[in-house]
Parts: sequence; structure tokens; C-alpha cells
Amino acid sequence: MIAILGAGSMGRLWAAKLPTGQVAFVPRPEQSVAPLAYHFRPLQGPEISVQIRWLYDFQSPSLLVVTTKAGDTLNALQPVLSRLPDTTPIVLFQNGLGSQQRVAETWPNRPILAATTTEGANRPESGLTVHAGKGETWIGALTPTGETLVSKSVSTLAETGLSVQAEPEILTRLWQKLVINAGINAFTAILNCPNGEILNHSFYQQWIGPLCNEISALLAASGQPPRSPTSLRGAIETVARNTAANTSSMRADRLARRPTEIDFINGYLARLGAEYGIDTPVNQMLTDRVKQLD
Ligand code: KPL
Repeated sequence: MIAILGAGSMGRLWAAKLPTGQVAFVPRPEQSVAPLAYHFRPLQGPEISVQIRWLYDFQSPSLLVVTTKAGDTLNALQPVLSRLPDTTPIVLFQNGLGSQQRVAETWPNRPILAATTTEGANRPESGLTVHAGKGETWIGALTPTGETLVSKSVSTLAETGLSVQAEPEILTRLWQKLVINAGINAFTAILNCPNGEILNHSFYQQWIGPLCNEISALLAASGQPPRSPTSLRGAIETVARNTAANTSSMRADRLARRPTEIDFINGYLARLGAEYGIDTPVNQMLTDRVKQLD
């Protein structure tokens, strides 16, 4: 049995793709016992009806997949981990950085792994989950006991048929995604536009250069492979063009009046700057602007 904590778009995508009957959602307090039912629209082929049961107290999962929002993760995990065997691998799927390290620091002896994915999923209406874009998923260990469980976790999640691979340098992978999110998400939320449209806005054009200077300095200070501001901007704009019509996760959160993950994206970078003595006025400005919208 694979347990999933977090029944948002990503959790529902993995639940729908895992072999039927082998997956359960971790219930929230006061959860009704009726299975979670939704329609799932795959990339190809007809829509299917999915029913996922809730994990019962006495079931011990072989893997815990955590697809909660970054800001909810620590609190959502606390009550679950008091009931989970110490040896169960926990795979964190959060956006940005900061929340994964907090989980690994809180439970350093547990097998904690982090995943980063470019699979796209959304819920255009309640009761419907759409697999919106094919991507790739990388998994790597954050704690020493996680190391031995990477390949088992990869094979379990590869049963979905999605592309899942082991990544020895998972922090570098998480940074690569963070760079893209830091250069797209806040702009789409502030400008309230799809990803591709930010490129034509003067607000984006004014700040993207200085933002990339800050990120380049932070990458070097963090011991990550160095990247020039020009190469960072190129990578951000390639993704913005390739996902031009998409609503970013941050804009979607804002439109649905949910808290955004800004504290784990530009907010994380601003905190890191304060730690390393690197000025990050653009990351701070974007964080403040998004928080004002929140
Ligand atoms: O990951 C994304 C997000 O929306 O969080 C991007 C790459 C910006 C695609 O929408």
C-alpha cells in the first residue's frame, strides 16, 4: 500500500496513475470514511472515474508520498509520523526549497527523500483532475537512511508509467526548478497573466535582469554549480515560452484565494541572501508584492 498525504492536483495525479487498489490517501482529522471519488483526464485516451480509499489506522504503507503545499508540510506530517514505522520511506514533492530541509532536520533518522517533477496537473473544476503535461520526476535522498531506499521508491513510483529516475544530486535538481519558479511564478501572480505573457510586461523586463544577478550570486554562495545571470534568464524564458498558456501554480493559488508558496520560492532566496550577506532586494520586493496580494 502506498499512502499519499495531500489530495491536491499532484496527489490525485499520482493516485490515479498508481496501480488500482494499491494506493490510499492519508485522512485529515474529521475526514469522512467514503472514498475520494474524482474524474481523471489522462494525456491521451478517455476520462476515467477514480475512487481512492483512505488509509486505515492499522495499515502500514510501504511508501509515504507527501504532496501537500510547502507551507503545510511540517504540520501535516507531525501527526502522521507518530503512527508511521521509522523505516517507511517518505518522499517529499514540495515546490521551492526550505520545507524539505525543515522536514529532514526535524526527523534526521528517518528515510526522507525529495522529489522534483515537471509533470503538469490541474483541477479546472471540482471533481476533475487533468494530467496537463508530460514531464519527468527525479528522486534523491535528504537523510542518510534515505540513501538505501531511493531505488525502491523510484521503482514503486515508476509503476505509474511516468518517467521517474534516481537523482544523486537532488538539491541541485531542486535548485534548477527553484530558479524557474523564482523567475516566473511571482510575476504571473502579480501581473495576473499566463506564463508566456510576463515576457511582454515592462514590470518583468525591468526586474528579471537584477533578479538573475541575485540568483546567480546565491547559487555560487550555496556551493551549487555556478550559472551566469544570462544563462538563468535564458532558462526562465525558455520555460515561460514552452508553458506560455499555463496558469502558474502561484497564480492558481491566488485566483483560488489559497496561500501561495512565495515563502519557499523568492522568500527562501531572500532569507538565504540575509544568511550569506548577499543583497536580494528584488526577491524581497517580489515576496512582499505577492504577500500583499495574499
Ligand atoms: O512549475 C511551474 C509552476 O507553475 O509552479 C511552472 C514551471 C512555472 C509552470 O507553470
